[in-house]
Amino acid sequence: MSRTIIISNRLPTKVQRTASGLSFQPSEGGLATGLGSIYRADGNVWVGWPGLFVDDPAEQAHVTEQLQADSMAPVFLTEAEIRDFYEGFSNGTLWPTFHYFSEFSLYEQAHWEAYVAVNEKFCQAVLALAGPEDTIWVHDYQLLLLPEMLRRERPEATIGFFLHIPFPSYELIRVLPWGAELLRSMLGADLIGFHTYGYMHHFLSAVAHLLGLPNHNGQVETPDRTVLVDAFPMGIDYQRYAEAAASEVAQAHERTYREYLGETRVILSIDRLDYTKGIAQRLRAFEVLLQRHPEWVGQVSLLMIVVPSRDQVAQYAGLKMEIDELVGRINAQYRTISWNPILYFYRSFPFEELAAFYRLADVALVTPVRDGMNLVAKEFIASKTDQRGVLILSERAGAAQELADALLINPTDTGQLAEALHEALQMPPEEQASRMVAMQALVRQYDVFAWTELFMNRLAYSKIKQETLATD
Ligand code: GDG
Repeated sequence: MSRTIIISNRLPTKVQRTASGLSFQPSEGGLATGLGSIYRADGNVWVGWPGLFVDDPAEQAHVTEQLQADSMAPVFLTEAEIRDFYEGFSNGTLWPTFHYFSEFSLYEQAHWEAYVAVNEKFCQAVLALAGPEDTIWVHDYQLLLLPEMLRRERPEATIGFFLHIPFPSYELIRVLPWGAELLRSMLGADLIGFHTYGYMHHFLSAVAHLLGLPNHNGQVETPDRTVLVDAFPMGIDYQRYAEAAASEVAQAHERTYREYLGETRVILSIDRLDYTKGIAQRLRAFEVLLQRHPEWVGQVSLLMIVVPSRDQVAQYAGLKMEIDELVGRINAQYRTISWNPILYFYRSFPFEELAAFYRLADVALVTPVRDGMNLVAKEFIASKTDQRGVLILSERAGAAQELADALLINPTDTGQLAEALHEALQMPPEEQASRMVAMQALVRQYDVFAWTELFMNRLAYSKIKQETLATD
């Protein structure tokens, strides 16, 4: 029987060290939800790092046993690997380069070597589990070398690869000392998926320019195989967000918040701390709104949630200081005894409270300078069961390719962003509803389950096609 093996850097369970020992909590991430029914099915397995350093063999055995019971297989990383592979090459080189922040990129040979070694470690973990006929689905930028490593050992396997972040113009890939090798390794897959056609075209152009391999309608001919490349925009679990927002718990939270907020309108902003998310630009735009349109002073608050992330990487600590400073300055200038311009939280919230925030918000401000997709935009739409609310969305988020009924803006144009806020806050309810209905239809139809099914079907098809070509 052919099995499916999912591989991503992080497992869909959060393992944490607490005072009473290790705790295991299912992750609420979109990927975990979408692939949940697949990896838990008979014989299938999800391979990944449990997200913390464990070196005691007894503790490793305990973690392995706990995860195995839920169809997962851990890959343990040493402290040096976490530093050089994860924080170093993955988040210090690939992440900035792929999001057009080349100036932040580190080019450290030691980080590259750790990246190769950890991809090899993942490869060995998969080989220990996979049979020659199995279907293997590799995820994201931490594992770009894995498709080729697996192909060498399992020439017959069906291998899919999906990139969750943007794929940049080939000019950016060319800057990377290891660019051509990364491309060649990705081509070990049978099917390579991206969120948008734009990323797909960038990839094909990089393959043509740097490897000299042409493509025909998204099929790349390597010397020994044909690789399919396509766009698969990822969705969310629509029903889960719609139901959570309508739940009694979310409504109770909303009533509590309203007691403090009174009639104040709410603009919502939710991201991980990241320089790609345009958080500082967003704060400046809010300040411009208050300057240019003083009628909103005392009438509207920006509810800004920044979830702590990657604080071991230098740029993130600097960004945190910049945000703290901006929030402090704007609040100090505009606040009154009874009104706060910015309600700033540097922490994460439980899912039910997040649902209440989506419910409460008049406007969602999603303005990344680069973003593979951005699921917050889609979650906000699914949560608006009364069809009220306006989405302001960066044209440089993958989601903008689908959500044409949002107010699309250039996130670095502070003036345009301030005017979009002004427009959103005044938008008549009928226009809010007509835009929301159109976007809901789309987000509901192309949910995360449809995404998974489409990718898996296309992967099966790519294999059949390979076999047909081989026998022709
Ligand atoms: C990468 C790509 C792509 C946020 N705060 C809280 C919380 N969240 C949840 C949101 C959402 C998720 O985190 C963030 O997803 P994004 O898509 O916005 O961003 P990345 O984490 O950067 O993900 C991105 C994605 O992969 C999928 O392919 O869209 O472009 O960068 O689901 O709801 N959840 C809870 N509390 C919080 O405070 N419970």
